[in-house]
Amino acid sequence: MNRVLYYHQQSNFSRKIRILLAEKNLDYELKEINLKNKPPEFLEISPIGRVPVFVEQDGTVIWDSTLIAEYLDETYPQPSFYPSNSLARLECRKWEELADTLGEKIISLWILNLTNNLDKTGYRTKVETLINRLLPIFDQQLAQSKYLLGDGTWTAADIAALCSLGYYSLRLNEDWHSQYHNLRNWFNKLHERESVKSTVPMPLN
Ligand SMILES: N[C@@H](CCC(=O)N[C@@H](CS)C(=O)NCC(=O)O)C(=O)O
Repeated sequence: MNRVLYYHQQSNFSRKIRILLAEKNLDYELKEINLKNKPPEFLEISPIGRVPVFVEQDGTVIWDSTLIAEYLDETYPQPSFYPSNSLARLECRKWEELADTLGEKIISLWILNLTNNLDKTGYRTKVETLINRLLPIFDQQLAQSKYLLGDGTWTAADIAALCSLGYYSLRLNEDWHSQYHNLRNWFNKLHERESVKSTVPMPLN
């Protein structure tokens, strides 16, 4: 049985896994899901109906990008994207969680824009405030080191963050590059890698 990744080409969470699979040089089949009309085959294996879902060669089903990323790193450790030291690993998971939260808030803001939500409840302001609080936190971290966890190597945290920022550019077209220079330089440098370049989300026709 082939490995399968259920994904959407614009999904930042799916992109995390596509980058990892490419970096680990693993063969797999891509199945794109229409998120507006999810097929029963997909809903059967995804209780929350979200991408990505990964199916391993032995039929093991894994959903949630972070669980998939951790599984892939433990099962196929070369090259590795989580530190082996437990405290460093915790730090990596914290940055990954922050990056994923940024991605979730960007998705929420885009949905609010689509539905022309007028912020009667204050939810839009809350989402925008969090996005604008997180971006400088990432930028300051990258003022101190080449990657989010030091100068050594990129980790799952960098992958999650670049995917959230790629989604920000796609959906909201924010000019974050001119405001956050450390983030911009790190983002551009990571885009020299084929796994990153080949998974940039594209607008739908
Ligand atoms: N925590 C999940 C979030 C996954 C997620 O939100 N996926 C979005 C696409 S980026 C989705 O499938 N949305 C469709 C829906 O919610 O109906 C993960 O890390 O995999």
